[in-house]
Amino acid sequence: MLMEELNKIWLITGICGQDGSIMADYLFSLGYTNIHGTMRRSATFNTNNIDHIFDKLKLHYIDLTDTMNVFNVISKVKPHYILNFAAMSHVKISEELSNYTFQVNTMGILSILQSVRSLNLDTKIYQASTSEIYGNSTDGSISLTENSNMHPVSIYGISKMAAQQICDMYRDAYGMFVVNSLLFNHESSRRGGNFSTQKICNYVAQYYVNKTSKPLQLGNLDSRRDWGCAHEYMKAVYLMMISDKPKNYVISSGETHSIKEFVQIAFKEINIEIEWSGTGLQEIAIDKKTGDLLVQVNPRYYRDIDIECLLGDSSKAHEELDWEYTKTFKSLVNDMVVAAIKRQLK
Ligand code: NAP
Ligand code: G4F
Repeated sequence: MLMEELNKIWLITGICGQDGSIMADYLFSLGYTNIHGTMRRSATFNTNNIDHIFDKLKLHYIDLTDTMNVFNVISKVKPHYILNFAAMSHVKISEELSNYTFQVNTMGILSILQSVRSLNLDTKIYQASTSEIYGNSTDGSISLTENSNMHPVSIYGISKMAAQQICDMYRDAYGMFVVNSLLFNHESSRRGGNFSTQKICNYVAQYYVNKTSKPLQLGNLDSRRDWGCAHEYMKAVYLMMISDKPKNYVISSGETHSIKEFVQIAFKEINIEIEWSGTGLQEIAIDKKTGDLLVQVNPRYYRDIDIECLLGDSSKAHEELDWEYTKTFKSLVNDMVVAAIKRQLK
């Protein structure tokens, strides 16, 4: 790659999260060196995902609810690229933190766009949009594209849909380079512990290392998600940013699996065959061999409205960005369980 490109400045919001940290690793691996990241003040250390690159990153405090702070950092850094990964990213928690979710997820990107525009910068801007904005638009019989019906059913989804529309409007009205990726669920060992996949893998690892007596408590076991690998998705985001034309893209694996399937495969990784029985709140999973109770339903984890099925179609990203998804669902689960076991053994 040309030196001129590699000298460009990136500003990544939400650098301590899963995607921000993976993206930073990827940019360093490509040879970029001017990588700025934003974190927010925390009473306890939460830099696990970036500790290995802490000294190479240029870090700033940003809270997306503080518009002046966003403006000041952008005006100081003058980035060529802004990747906005920062968000209140938990769907269930957005039921409780609804105003705050809008302030961060919707007003936050608006502050970024306004700052870049009023500073007259030629910055390319990326917004992490989400498959949550489709709501219950498919039962699995059709795959969702950039043009599918969007009808979000959560505060989180609505906040992200408004953010996406604001980005589209800035692109159309002011000719700015602004792109949204419609990211379907993507996972890695850096996934937050209160998302379903990491919660399941952490439990399985704990069970393997130190047989816990309390069963895993989950909510809706039947919902289906199109789960992909976060590392591969960040490559797609990079391709969107270096492309000449700003466009929105669906980024997905093209397969859908239920929570139950995820649980089943995760236990299989530690050689436990599970058996489901019962329905609704009474549904359980036991170890087929020993009869030990492993999974129970707890209504605490149910949502006001859930999305029952997500399934994406990334043909546009494949055709226009030459991006292709390669990882299998089984190996994604496998990697996460192995990483969780390693964390347990540390
Ligand atoms: P994540 O791990 O939850 O990371 C979110 C980051 O945002 C964290 O670093 C968090 O800081 C930061 N943040 C939260 N509130 C903030 C605020 N008020 N001001 C500044 N920073 C704030 O999420 P992720 O999985 O990496 O996802 C990245 C982005 O993609 C998010 O916008 C998410 O909504 C979107 N997305 C994710 C998926 C997925 O499956 N992962 C799918 C679709 C879209 P702390 O570290 O201090 O908490
Ligand atoms: O893992 P989840 O919390 O992910 P969810 O809600 O799909 O959101 C993730 O993906 C979105 C993209 O579609 C992102 F925009 C968003 O930021 C986030 O990264 O829940 C997945 C499914 C849901 O149907 C939920 O009801 O798992 C079900 N579930 C069942 N038991 C559970 C649990 N979810 C969580 N978090 N915890 C449970 O105990």
